[in-house]
Amino acid sequence: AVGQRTLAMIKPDGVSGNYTEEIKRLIVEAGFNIVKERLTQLEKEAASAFYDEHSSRSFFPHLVSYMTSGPVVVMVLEKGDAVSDWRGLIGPTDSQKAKISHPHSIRALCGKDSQRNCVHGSDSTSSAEREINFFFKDFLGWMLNKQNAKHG
Ligand code: YYY
Ligand code: MG
Repeated sequence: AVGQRTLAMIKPDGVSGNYTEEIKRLIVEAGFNIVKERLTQLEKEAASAFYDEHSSRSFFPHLVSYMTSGPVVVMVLEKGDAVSDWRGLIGPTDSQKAKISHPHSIRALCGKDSQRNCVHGSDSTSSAEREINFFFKDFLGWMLNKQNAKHG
């Protein structure tokens, strides 16, 4: 594999606002390879596990209901320095601040505030590994088990 991998997610507001194609175009223009991609819907248990590091924060319950409010697109991006380059392209957490300090960032383009900020990016190589496994290994198995349980 060439370069490093990171996890990118287009959050529910990005998907429902029809930003998926524009975001993917920006990703490719910035030199990333989209090596895996899937559209999925997070349930409460999965959203809580994904954001477990924030589980004691006051915003957590609201964050989980936002993240489960509609489909998301998860992607594995590959590039040299993919982790920090993707964090740079998405911009700061608070989309209102992003509009001022990083007007060309994706969060400035389609985020609303510090919660509905349109996209996610892994913050380190170790969280990238955890998050890629979460969506493309653990979560897949968990979803299939649930479906099998439902449909026999
Ligand atoms: O990594 P990043 O997404 O930029 O921010 P984090 O500080 O890790 O927070 C994760 C996630 O939590 C953020 O994207 C939205 C949500 N959140 C929130 O709902 N309210 C805040 N005041 C801060 C973060
Ligand atoms: Mg973070």
